[in-house]
Formats: sequence, structure tokens, C-alpha cells
Amino acid sequence: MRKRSLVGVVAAIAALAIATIFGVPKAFAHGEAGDEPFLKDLTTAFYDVHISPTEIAVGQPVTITGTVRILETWPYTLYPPEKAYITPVVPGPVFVLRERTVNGQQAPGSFFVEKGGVYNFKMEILGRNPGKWHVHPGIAVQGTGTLIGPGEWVTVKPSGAPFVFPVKLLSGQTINLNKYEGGFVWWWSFAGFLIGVAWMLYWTLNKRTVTNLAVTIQLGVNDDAPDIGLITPRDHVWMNVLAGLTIAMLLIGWSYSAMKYPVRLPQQTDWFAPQFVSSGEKMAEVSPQGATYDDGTDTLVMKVNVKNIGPSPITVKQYIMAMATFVNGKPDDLAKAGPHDYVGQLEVDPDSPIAPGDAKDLTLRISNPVLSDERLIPLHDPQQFIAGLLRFENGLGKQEMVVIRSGVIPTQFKSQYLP
Ligand SMILES: [Cu+2]
Repeated sequence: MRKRSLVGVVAAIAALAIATIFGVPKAFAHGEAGDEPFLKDLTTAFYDVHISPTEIAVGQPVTITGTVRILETWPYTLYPPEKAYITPVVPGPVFVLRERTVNGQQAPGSFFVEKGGVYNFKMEILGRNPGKWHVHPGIAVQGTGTLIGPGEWVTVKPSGAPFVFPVKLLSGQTINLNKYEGGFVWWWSFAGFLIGVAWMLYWTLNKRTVTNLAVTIQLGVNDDAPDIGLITPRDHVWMNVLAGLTIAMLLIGWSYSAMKYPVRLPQQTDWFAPQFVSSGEKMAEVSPQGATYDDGTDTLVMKVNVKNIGPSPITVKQYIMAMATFVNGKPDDLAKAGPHDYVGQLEVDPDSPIAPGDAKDLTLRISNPVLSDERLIPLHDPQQFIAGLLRFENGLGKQEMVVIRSGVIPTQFKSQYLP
């Protein structure tokens, strides 16, 4: 009877596992909407992101360019940003990263970052697996995680030839990194895995260690409990065999690598502080006067007071928040601002240039489903704040990005939030 119920439980778990694997619909995003709004808005802002081309064959490059600024409003609840790397955010290893620069410097790994830092990035990735993939730039900040920028769909078509990724070694030899010693790595890891599985099955199939957990848990850690036959001398022999096999594998591995590859370099690290990039000429002083958000119509209204402290009239060009850019301009300007799904219209009232020395109260209005689709606005948070960049342009064509942080009051909720 007991055995039968155990079989039932195992069958149920197996059925559930199979249903989970095959019953899940295809995911179309990267779960960025799952991040808390403060984690997106107050930390970074991505702008001028371009991902092209959007259709390639396997082995061909896609270039991702853009800028990310680590905002001065970085939440005090997170570790201060110190080290980060820029990364393509794609669903699994479907692309290969070939080239990456940050502020014009080669950036093979992480670099040092700071609040207020502006990082222009360029990445070149090669299509590896055919499919339609959502490609984002992201910045992985140590202690915080990966914060992602706007994404674009990229179609990778089969090319007829298998993907190769040639890399020239210091020895002069060129290898295909895509498959290099893949079989050996697989079988060697599998051999280690088998030892682990043997150990696990030994102690779970016939022994009472797991099935009689209520008893074994009361024994001391080093108690073999020979009186109840828990761990026998025979068990010790077999465990010594497994431990010996593990040590033998390590010794064989070390000697093999030392003999086969006598010239080796330790894994290289190249952390650097990128060159300073200015956020623009000083031309505007902005004081936020509060914001409201209507969740029913996805409408954000921000009041700001803007003072022109430069010599030339200024206008508001864009408001950038997290991965989204809202443009005060024509459809043409919107198309140029970044990936289509993350660009929207910004209405500025009054929309006339602010003369040097003048200060004006402006109303910024954004009505766009991306605000709720990407969950950019806090609705029931203990800290109802948003932050972003206001992009100004003066009569001389110069620009400045000004960080603003504003309290936001939700005025209406979508029906699913109502009790
Ligand atoms: Cu995505």
C-alpha cells in the first residue's frame, strides 16, 4: 500500500514536470516588467539606442549602440554602483558577442561606474541560432543585477552553413570557439556528474538515511549508528572508492592540461574607469513640482519649473525614463529616437522656447501604454517616485540632459486593481 502511494506521488510529479515543460506558452519578453518600477526608473536611463540590422543570416553581425546614464537618484536601498558591464540581453546563447566598447575604449569585461556617469556603448553580436529574438542592451551592475534598455526584434535566418566563431590564439593557431573541444568538455563533466549520481543513488535507493529521515535526523553528525545498521563498514569502502575516483579525476585533469597545454595564461581581467562623458552644456535648471498618473488611460502628467541659465533660448526635446524615450516632436523624430516599442509622444505645454534668464512652469504629458506594459510607474509603493532625464536643446544646437526626480500620485487605477 505504501509503495503504491509512493508510485502515485512519483507519477504525479513526473506528469506535472512534463506538463510544465510542454504547457508553457512562449515568452515574448525578458521579464523586465516584473522588476519594481523604482528599480527601473531611479537607477538608469537608456537613450539613443539603435539595434540594426533587424534581419540577418546566421554568422552575420548586429550592432547595438546607445547611451546609458547611471542616475544620481540611484536608490539608497541598493548597493552603490561601483562595477558594471554592458551586455546584450537575449534569450539564451543565440548570439555571440564579438566586440564591445564603452566611451570609445575596448571593454572586454567590467568597468568602474559611478552615479551620474554617462556610458556610450557599442556592441557587435553575431547571429548564432536561427529564430526571432528580442535583443536589448543591458547594464549588469554588481550587487544589483541587470537593468535593461529598449529592445528590438531581430530575425536570424539559417545560412546553410553551420555557425563558426574563429578566434586566433597567441600561438598563432586559429580555433572555432563555437565547438572548441566541446565533446571533451561534455564527456569530462558528465564523468564527474556520474560520480555524484552514484553517490546520491547509493544513499537514497536502499539506505534508510532518507526514507527514515525522522530517525536519522536525531543522530549526531558523526554517528554511524552501527546499532541500527545505518552506516556499515561496507558503506565506508564504497564511499572511499567514490572519493578516490573524484581525486583521480582531478589529478588526471591537472596533469593532462599541464602536459597538453604547457604555455598557459591566467584568465585575464581588464577593469578600467571609462573616460568622462559630459551630460551637456549647462543651460537649464529644473525643479519638479509633482506628477500624477492615471492608470486607466496610461497618462503621466508632470509639472516642472524650468529656468534658462544659458545664453540661448531652450526647448524640451525628450523625456527619458528607464528604457523608454518620449519625444516632443514629429513622427520622424520619434522614429529616430530608438526601438519603436519604447518610444512615445511627449506633449509640452507651453511648447515655446524659454528665453535666456526666463523661468517657466511647464506641463509634460505622456499618454502611452508602455508606462503600464513595462510597469514604469509605482502604484502602491512606499516611495512614490519616478526619475528620468529631460533633454534640452538650445538655439545653437547644443544639448543638456537634466535628471529630475518627482513624486507621483496615482489618480485612477485599472479595474483589476480595484477591490
Ligand atoms: Cu525583450
